[in-house]
Amino acid sequence: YPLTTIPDYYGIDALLTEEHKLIRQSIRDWVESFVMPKIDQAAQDHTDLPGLMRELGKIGALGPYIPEEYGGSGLDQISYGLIMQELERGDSAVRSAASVQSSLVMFPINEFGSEEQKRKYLPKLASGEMIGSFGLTEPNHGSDPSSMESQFKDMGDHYLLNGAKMWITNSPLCDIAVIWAKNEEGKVQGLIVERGMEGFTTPETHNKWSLRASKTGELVFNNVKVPKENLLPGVTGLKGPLSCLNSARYGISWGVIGAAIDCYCTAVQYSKERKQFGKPIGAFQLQQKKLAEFLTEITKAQLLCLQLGNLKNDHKATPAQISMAKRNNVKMAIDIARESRQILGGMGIMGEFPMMRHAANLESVITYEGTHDVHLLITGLDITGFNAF
Ligand code: TGC
Ligand code: FAD
Repeated sequence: YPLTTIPDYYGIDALLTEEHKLIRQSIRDWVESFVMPKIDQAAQDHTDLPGLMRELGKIGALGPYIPEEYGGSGLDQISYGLIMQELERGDSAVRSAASVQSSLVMFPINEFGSEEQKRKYLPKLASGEMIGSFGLTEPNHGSDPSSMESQFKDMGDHYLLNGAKMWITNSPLCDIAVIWAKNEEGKVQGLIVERGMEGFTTPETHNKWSLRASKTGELVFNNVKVPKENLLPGVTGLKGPLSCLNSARYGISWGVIGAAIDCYCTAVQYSKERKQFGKPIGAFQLQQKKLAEFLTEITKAQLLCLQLGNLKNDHKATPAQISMAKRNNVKMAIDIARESRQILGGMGIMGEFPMMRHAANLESVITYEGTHDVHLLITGLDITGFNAF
């Protein structure tokens, strides 16, 4: 479909700056040339796009809001959101790679790291020379990370780390992992674990039907000696990892709009071209109902994100507001992916069209960074004051 047909039904572009639009256009162009031609084959082959992280570094998609002195671009939160939207129009795996590197690895090092840690890791993470992963989830503790079992002991001149993390994006590729474990007092702290440390392994998780163009795996710590300077000194407690999630969930809220737009634009074009009973299928009311609802939901999601971005720029966005956007927008996108696939009939199951890939990807997106139900409970708690977890 022509890129000029990407919807802006409420003239939201008028609320963006020229810089926002230029950034969006440059990421859009890159997605068209680097991602679109290769993504179906990569997903079919269950393999990542070669050189992806370096490419993301080159286009400024890694840590866009990290200060320039540490290799970032010092951009605002709307720019970050627009970048995520364009990347996920290509594929959730591409947005995931940028999300993890930016919000889950660079963000905690920038917020909670020492000056030495910032200088050592951030520029290489920003350029994609170094790949990071984020370990919070464990085999026995996903939605309830406060019960994590990974722990480290102070051995005088180093820490001794034991435990395991599961479902970790980019674990098989990572050079470093920002991981969360309990100290001897049972308090959660962050550690930077580097590939090559003895006892640290990253087995890959195979046979996924979702996010097939992204590598997922475990992080296993078997008596790993972690140097003391690798502890993140700036935070203790679950609020450390949860603050990173605020940033990543915000990016996902924007990102999934991109996946929905890709499905919507494909469906509009197909419905105008495909004829049955002597008419384009877009001339039938049932198909128009679907398209009208897609556009309505995309427009609502765009407005939600724009205002959330304004709040975030002013440091006023609450975690519960971010949960609402993540939950609403991911459900919006997965519904559009599933319904738009039907508009294509049998063709909708084919790799030439993006719907099955987006729908399958969004099954992970609706689960990770807090499940759909967990985010509902966060909203419920915010409304009532009662914790229903
Ligand atoms: P709770 O007692 O409510 O809170 C513990 C402490 O944390 C603070 N806090 C937050 N701080 C910052 N941001 C937030 N969003 C926060 N939520 C809570 C809270 O104030 C408290 O601080 P303090 O100082 O009083 O100790 O915690 P809880 O144990 O009841 O759990 C709350 C719950 C369930 C909402 C939370 O744990 C949760 O969000 N669970 C879902 C887990 C999750 O999202 N995991 C994501 C793993 S990473 C991932 O999926 C990456 S996918 C990457 C990709 O490929 O894109
Ligand atoms: P569980 O917590 O076991 O939940 C199972 C079901 O129970 C869900 O439907 C949930 O909503 C429901 N449930 C749980 N508690 C309650 C409750 N109190 N009330 C009602 N219902 C409840 N994690 C990382 O740390 N780093 C990563 O990079 C990362 N990448 C991921 C990549 C992929 C592809 C996937 C699939 C996951 C990734 N995750 C990552 C893990 C992800 O965050 C977890 O899968 C998610 O938080 C849910 O945890 P769980 O899978 O253990 O499900």
